[in-house]
Amino acid sequence: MKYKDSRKIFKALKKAKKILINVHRSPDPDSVGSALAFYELLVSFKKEVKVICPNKLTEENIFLPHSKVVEKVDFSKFDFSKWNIFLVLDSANWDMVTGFDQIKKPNIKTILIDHHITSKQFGDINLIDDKVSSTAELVYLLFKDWKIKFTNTISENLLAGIIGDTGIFEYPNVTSQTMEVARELMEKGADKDNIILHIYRNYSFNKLKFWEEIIKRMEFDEKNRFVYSAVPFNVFKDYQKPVSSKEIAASMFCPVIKGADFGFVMIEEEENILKISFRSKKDFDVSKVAEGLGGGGHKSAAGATIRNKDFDEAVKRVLQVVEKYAQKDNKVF
Ligand SMILES: [Mn+2]
Repeated sequence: MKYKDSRKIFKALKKAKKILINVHRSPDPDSVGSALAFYELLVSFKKEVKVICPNKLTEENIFLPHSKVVEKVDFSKFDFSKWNIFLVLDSANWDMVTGFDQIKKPNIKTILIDHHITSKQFGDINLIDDKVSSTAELVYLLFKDWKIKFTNTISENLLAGIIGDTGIFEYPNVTSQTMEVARELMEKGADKDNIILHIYRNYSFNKLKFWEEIIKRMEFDEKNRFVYSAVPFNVFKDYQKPVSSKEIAASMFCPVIKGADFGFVMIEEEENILKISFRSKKDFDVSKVAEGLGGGGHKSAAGATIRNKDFDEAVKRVLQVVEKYAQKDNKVF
């Protein structure tokens, strides 16, 4: 057994009749793929299963097997009372589940399975492993503990989660175990080329032009060794608010600059709501910087939100906090 709680989680799921599964806000392939792999397994156990998400799925995950079952719901109105268990995947905190910061957690037995180092461990059972690349890798190991048969569709969903959270096996979260898991999933029928095509070779031209705006605004703090860009709401709106553009831009442009250990992209996604995606190179831990701003995430990829401040004020606040953390760390490369 890889995980000591494997059996306990299996028993709880076997006992339940009606199981809810979440896909987190701003759904990414790890969140969707892990949820849909679990969906297929629990349906095969003859459970009533519903997969819920506060947002609609996007191009980068709508191609996944069973994606049609994901329902967009309003968490402030959702009735949890008829469900026995809420299986929460890939979510560091309750806000990530609901997409809002002010919805209370309902009274429902919750099993949390996640890999965020900043996890708030809000489940009744918490299986957190921050040493794996993705929740999908964790779910694979858990299914192995349970001796589950990996169908080609379960394998496709899990490999998509791994490829999404590792930037096609590029980020520092990839271990030899990740490669081993990916190899096995490919042998079970997962199509890596199809996954890469949909996640990384399918950006709209509009998104590309929006990234031009991000790059145009990029600044380099050479003393503190970071790069950053900040885009105000009116510009974001002019491009019809392209989804996931901040995260992808941060991944592509922030950790690749000579002389910078990390970087971040700030976008005012709603008026007076500034969202930030951090990415780092090598050993610089951006999850600490994000936590300093009330957010969280992983060592090399993290995020935060600043609310109720106008754009200039919010950007100033972020830079103040970031400078503090940047100076604490030593240069890494
Ligand atoms: Mn993840």
